[in-house]
Amino acid sequence: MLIKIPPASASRECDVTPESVYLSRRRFLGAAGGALALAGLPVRAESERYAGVELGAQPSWFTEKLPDVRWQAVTAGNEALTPYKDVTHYNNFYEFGTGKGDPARHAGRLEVEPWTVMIDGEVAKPGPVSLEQLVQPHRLEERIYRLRCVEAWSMVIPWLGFPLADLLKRAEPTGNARYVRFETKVAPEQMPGVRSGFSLIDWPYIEGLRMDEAMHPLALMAVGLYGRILPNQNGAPLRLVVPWKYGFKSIKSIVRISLVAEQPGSTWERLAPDEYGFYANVNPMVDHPRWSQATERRLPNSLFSPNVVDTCLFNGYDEVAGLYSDLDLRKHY
Ligand SMILES: Nc1nc2c(c(=O)[nH]1)N[C@H]1C(S)=C(S)[C@@H](COP(=O)(O)O)O[C@H]1N2
Ligand SMILES: [Mo]
Repeated sequence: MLIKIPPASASRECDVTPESVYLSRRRFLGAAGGALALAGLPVRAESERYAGVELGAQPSWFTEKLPDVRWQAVTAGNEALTPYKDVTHYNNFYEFGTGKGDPARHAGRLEVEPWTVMIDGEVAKPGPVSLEQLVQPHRLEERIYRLRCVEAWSMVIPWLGFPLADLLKRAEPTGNARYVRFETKVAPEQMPGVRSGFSLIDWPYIEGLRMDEAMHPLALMAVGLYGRILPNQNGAPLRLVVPWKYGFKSIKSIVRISLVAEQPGSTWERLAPDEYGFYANVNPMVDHPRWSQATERRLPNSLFSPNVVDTCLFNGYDEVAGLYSDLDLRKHY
């Protein structure tokens, strides 16, 4: 029998995936630290293509930060990363449509440069800040978090970002600041979901956190994922990631951060208060009125490989439990 052994160099295009490239680069960076980067490590700024995924060019405010990244600042243990393709092609971003593929199809039209974030309300230092100014003082960290959607699917995503607490401290909250309110950009001409007359949502998309939740070290402002700039469909250029809460709390494409005295009304809570609460902590004991929250589908999955795993209280982030010791989690879902 004749067995043809392909030469090692003939790696097929599908073997070279964004995640394999990412992991090998991270190992390289992790082992050598910043010194190698200063010596000219090729952190590529031009666009690349792996396994049929087009990776766009990256702005210099982002690539300049890469040499100093704290890799693996938080990991998800041994849990496998969700492939880049799924992270960027199975999304919820209703501004671009309600289908899971709509954000990847339409969010390319979102203009993310220039981007300004208004910081206002109960702060000593209010005012508009450019995205570059906002990110500049912060060292980026890689945080590998589980993301649990209220629809009972989940992913494991390696984000790049910095603690929300550090951003808030710079604005100097006053004694009246009890909550943080976040607002997503509204640009009907760029957002087919906002333009559509059928949407139930009253734009802009709004989310909020209690001040102590916002100051928790796990609450992250993300500007990247998989070691690259955040794709538009994942909430470029700046989105919140709160890993112990259902995904809808992790608001995308933020243009306004307000420190406020009263609990802000958030988008899903206003739409269906019996189904979605303000707290939205991941909780296997409190079911959604129309489905169980005891388990979740870890993506990617299929009919033949359902990949169902148990859901954990606070999505497994037990360190936040102290924030809720006085709260009845059944009442404040
Ligand atoms: N502005 C805005 N932010 C949003 C949403 C949205 O529709 N609009 N969807 C939320 C929901 S339901 C989830 S599960 C996560 C999904 O994030 P991902 O697409 O990056 O995985 O984004 C959240 N942030
Ligand atoms: Mo979600």
